[in-house]
Amino acid sequence: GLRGSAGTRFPLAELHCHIEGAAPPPLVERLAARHGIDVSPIIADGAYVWQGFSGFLAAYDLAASVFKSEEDFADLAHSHLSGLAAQGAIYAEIFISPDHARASGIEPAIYARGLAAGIERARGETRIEARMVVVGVRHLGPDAVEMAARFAAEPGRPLITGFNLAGDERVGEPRDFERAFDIARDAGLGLTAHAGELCGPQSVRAAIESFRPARIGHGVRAIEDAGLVSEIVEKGIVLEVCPGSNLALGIYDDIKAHPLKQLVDAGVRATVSSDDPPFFHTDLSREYRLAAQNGLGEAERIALTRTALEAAFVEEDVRRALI
Ligand code: ES4
Ligand code: ZN
Repeated sequence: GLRGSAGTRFPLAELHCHIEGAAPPPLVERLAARHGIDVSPIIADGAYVWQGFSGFLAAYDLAASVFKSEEDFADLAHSHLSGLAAQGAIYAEIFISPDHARASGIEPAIYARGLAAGIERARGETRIEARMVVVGVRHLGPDAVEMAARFAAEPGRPLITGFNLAGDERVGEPRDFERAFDIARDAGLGLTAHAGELCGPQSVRAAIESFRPARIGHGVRAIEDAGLVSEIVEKGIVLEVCPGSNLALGIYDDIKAHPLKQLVDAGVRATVSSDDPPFFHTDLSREYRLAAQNGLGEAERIALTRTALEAAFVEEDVRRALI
């Protein structure tokens, strides 16, 4: 339940973290050396270096390419979730990308099996619960995104409970990806989509209209349109807000300028997440601290966790045991 835990006064939960984006630079350097891959363009002095959103995506793609085996992915999920549990997290969703798996030379089914094994191992050691959300990469085009949806919708994929649209929000229109979301919805998967991060309110409106998602990734730029904020409140759509990511990408200049508190005050159901933690020099505990610096009191920060559990793409019996 929502009582205390190690390190924090209340448990944490996150809904928005890309698994390859959680890879620590030293691990990426070690695997890169094993495979003869040069990661010096993206890692310096033990930290990722990149500029701008396109530079970030390119750095992410190169870091992801050093993970090649089922065991590599089991270890990655296990270390990510063990780290979250040590921060006081009791639930996490990870975004997984069949396109990144294929680019690394591994079958998506083997990739997902390795990640599932890492989740089970972390749960056995720390009791943290986790589920996987398959992403389609929008700048790879509608056919690739539809393939990702078909992969997610295939019966018998343990721990895969959702579908998401990621990649460069500036490329394409939500209507281009409606068929992918129809496939995921028909399979009973939870639906979420990145919108309102690099692009403004119109991108969020279009994503809501085209996908009918339960959640929006980021969505923060909805604040620029009061009517849209009302629609998000009325529909009960949950925002996966990633303040540290927004600061690292320069969406907002400082935490005082971030709209999280304004969205919460307007009645929006919000959660916080780390997105790609080492790339953005953050982790989940810092996201909760950023929420405090943005003006959320302790009760409002506890509500971030409660909302994450309520909006989790997880079986009802597991949800009830966590809340
Ligand atoms: C993303 Cl494809 C992808 N990977 C990692 N982070 C992202 N943010 C938006 N798209
Ligand atoms: Zn993201």
